Amino acid sequence: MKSLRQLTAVLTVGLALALVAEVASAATVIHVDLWDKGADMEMPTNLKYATPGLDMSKATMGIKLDSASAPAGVVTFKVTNSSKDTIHEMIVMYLADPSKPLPYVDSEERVDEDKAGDKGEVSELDPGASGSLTVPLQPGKYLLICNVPGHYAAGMWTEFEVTK
Ligand SMILES: [Cu+2]
Repeated sequence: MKSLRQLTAVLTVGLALALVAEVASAATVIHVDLWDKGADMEMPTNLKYATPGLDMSKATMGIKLDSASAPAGVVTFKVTNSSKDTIHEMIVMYLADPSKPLPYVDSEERVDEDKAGDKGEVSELDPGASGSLTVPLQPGKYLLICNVPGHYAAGMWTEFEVTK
C-alpha cells in the first residue's frame, strides 16, 4: 500500500499533467469580419486569389482578421457579418500549392469547394449575424473565402497561415 506522501506526489503529478493537457488543447480564437461597401456597389470580377497583377484596393467586399496566423492545433473562428444588406459566409480552404489559383466554376461564379480543400465553414450569415467554427488545423497556408456567387472574384478572401 502506498504511503500518503507517495499518494500526494502521484496526485500532484497527475494534476500537473492534466493542466498541461488543458493548455495544449485550448483553441486559438480568430475574430473574422465579413465586410462590404453596400449592395449597390458594382462588384469587380477579376480579384480571385493568385490572379497576376491583383489590385485588392478595388475590392468592394472582403474578409478582415484580427490575426492572420495561428499555431497548429485547434482554431476557433468567430465570424461576424457586418454587412447592412448582403449574406456572406466564411469557408476555410487548405492551399495544397499556394502558388496555384483555387479551382473555379465560371458558370456558377464560385470556387469548387469539393476540389479546393474545404476544411469547414460558417455558411450564409444574414447581415449582422454571427457564427463560429472550431476546427483542428495542420501547419500550412490557407485561404478564408466567401463563396456566395461572385463574392470570391470580387475580392472576398484573405490569406491565413498555420505555423508549427
Ligand atoms: Cu460574401
